[in-house]
Amino acid sequence: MAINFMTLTRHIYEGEKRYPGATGELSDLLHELSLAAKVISLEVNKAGLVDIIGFAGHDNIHGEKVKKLDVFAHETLFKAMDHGGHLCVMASEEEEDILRIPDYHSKGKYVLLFDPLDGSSNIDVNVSIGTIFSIYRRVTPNDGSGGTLEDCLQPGLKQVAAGYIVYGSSTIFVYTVRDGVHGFTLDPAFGEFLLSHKNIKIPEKASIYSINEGNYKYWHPGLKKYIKYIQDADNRGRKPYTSRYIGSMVADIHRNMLYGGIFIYPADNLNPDGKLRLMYECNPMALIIEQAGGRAIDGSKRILEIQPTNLHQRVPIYIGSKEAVDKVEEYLKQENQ
Ligand code: FDP
Repeated sequence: MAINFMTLTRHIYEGEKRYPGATGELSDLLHELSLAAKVISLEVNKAGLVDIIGFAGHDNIHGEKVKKLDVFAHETLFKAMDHGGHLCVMASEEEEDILRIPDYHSKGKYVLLFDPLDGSSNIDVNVSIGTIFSIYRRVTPNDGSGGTLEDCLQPGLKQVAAGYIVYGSSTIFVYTVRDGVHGFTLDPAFGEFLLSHKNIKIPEKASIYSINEGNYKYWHPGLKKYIKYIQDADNRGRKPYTSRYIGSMVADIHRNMLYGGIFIYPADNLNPDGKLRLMYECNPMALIIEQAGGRAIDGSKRILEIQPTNLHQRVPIYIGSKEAVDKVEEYLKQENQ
């Protein structure tokens, strides 16, 4: 059997050669992110053992405090990324304010936003969770100073790279530098991410829908009608869509991207702005899905065109196969007329 030597690191650095002016800084950032992903993956795989060696927040057998996994993931990412000299500022879903690069490290031209552990309500029950990241170029002068909130509050269209890591039956690292979407599976035997999903394209037609149907009574009438429509066998001989909802955005979207589907977290009477965060969840996933040939909207507008006003702002999201997003958009529009 031929051995696959296309590691994530090699893929990143070979990709860089296609851009003659590239300084290699973005490649270094992605490589550092992959190291953090390996550390988090290892810890996620040990999560169940916390019950045996000590609960989070309590002392473990060594008399040390056991950290909650989402706090661990946040700290790991920060520590893995603060010293490379390529970033001027970071922001994390776990922290209210921007994360400054410590004074003793040099500052660079990039900005990193991340959701360290998405789907955290699934941690304790062995269900897939993920990390999401997004990279921008700074907009303030690159003069050696730290970045500001202004550097973080850029529309998703300005992302130079985005990616996610799913910690599932295996760990997979998916990324884009706006040149297609590629997936790498972690080989635990020798600790490398190996190319497993080359140039991912989301099927144009969907067969799966993912939404929390427990919120049905709060939905917009257009959304209720759309869900009825996809549940009916339609007259062109297509089967009704299958419902699949993990409740872990990264895992739900990853599956839908491979099989064809739509993921929805709408605005409703309970959550008028939806639930998911624009900067940490929706923008990076929207760039990835668009790069894979799909669409992502907030109901009427393209997610990537939204001008953010707040680091933690929430937006409704309809994301996935093009045909399905076009259709739901049509239903929402009809009901608004
Ligand atoms: P969680 O609350 O478990 O962290 O943004 C967080 C998120 O998970 C997404 O990953 C997931 O898609 C969504 O919330 C699930 O929300 P509901 O429980 O309301 O369905």
